[in-house]
Amino acid sequence: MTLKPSPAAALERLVVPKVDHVDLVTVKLPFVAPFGTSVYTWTHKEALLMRLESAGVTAWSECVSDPDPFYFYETNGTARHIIKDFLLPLVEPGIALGELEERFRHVRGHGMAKATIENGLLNLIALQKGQPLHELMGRPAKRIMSGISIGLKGSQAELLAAVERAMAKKYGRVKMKIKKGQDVEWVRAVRERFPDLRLMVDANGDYSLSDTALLKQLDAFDLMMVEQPLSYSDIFEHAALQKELKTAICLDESIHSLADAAAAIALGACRIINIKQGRVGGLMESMRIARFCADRGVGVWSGGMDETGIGRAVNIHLQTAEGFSLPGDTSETNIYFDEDIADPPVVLGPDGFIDIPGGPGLGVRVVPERILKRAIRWERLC
Ligand code: OSB
Ligand code: MG
Repeated sequence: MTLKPSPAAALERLVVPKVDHVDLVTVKLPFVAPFGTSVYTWTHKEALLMRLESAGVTAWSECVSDPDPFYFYETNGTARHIIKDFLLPLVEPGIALGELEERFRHVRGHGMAKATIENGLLNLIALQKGQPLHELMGRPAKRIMSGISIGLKGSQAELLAAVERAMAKKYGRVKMKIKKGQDVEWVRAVRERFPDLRLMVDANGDYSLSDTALLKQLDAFDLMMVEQPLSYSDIFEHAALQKELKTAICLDESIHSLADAAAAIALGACRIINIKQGRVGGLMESMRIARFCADRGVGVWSGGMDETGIGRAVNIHLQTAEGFSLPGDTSETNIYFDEDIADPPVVLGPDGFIDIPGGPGLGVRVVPERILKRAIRWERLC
């Protein structure tokens, strides 16, 4: 029997370059409108960025944590601490990225911090080689499916207007946030107005098994899936719920690794997985999870953390990997920011698809003046 090579093999073999300087830069960008979920409403993006400099080449990466631990346990503060005090000391020029990943396993969890370094090194290597990131991954270019995540709104009229705008743009699917008390009737309103819309909901863990009867009512609306209906820390109860629901469950918060994905699938806890590359520790682990799911008929898509243009570009390249079968939370830049820190912004083509930004690395240019304008903290680590 021949073992299939790891889908991340091309990346695992890459060699860590010598890095001359590492900076951590926190930027704060206003959102065009507050983004509401069942766990919190964000009015700004506060992103922890990493800047690597090597022989005159500068590569940026973005940590997908928030300043707060309301969606996920990591924060910009914990990521700074873990990167500075535990992960960076493990980075050694000349070792393979696969070996670096092994070293990182000594630190339990903190995937977002790990992914920040991995993403930065991959971007740096791609820039040095003059290759786009997807090419480094061994994946051909393709056009990427779009999708939008619509936050909780103050009224059904506002929600319907937002869905209407998304449909006019030809987004590949629309996700609407739900929470207790703002669910079945709100979904019904959208479905009645837009009978053919590819629609899904995301509860960010607001429900428990005692809400099963209510969640079953969602089966009436031909949803693509319901994302993370139950607790962020639970897999087992999702398996019990999935047995009761016709609608596919998609896990987001519960999945931190390939092992979590394997457990969830074995238990029947979901039929779809949202991969956020930061939440699972980087692009290599994302590629493994996506292939693992695809081999088992489990749908996969790329989630988002309302990233700036840096993280947004990473998510776009990632979706060239094997297994990304469903439209993700990959939306136009302008739904979050009037002015991003990177150019060009993400835009949808007339058919609702997204082109991979051309050129080496991520294919986007980080604009220094905009970083300076938005920076609230700058720390040189070496
Ligand atoms: O649950 O997918 C989520 C944003 C922040 C935290 C959690 C989530 C989200 C989104 C937005 O839904 C995704 C995006 O547009 O980037
Ligand atoms: Mg989610």
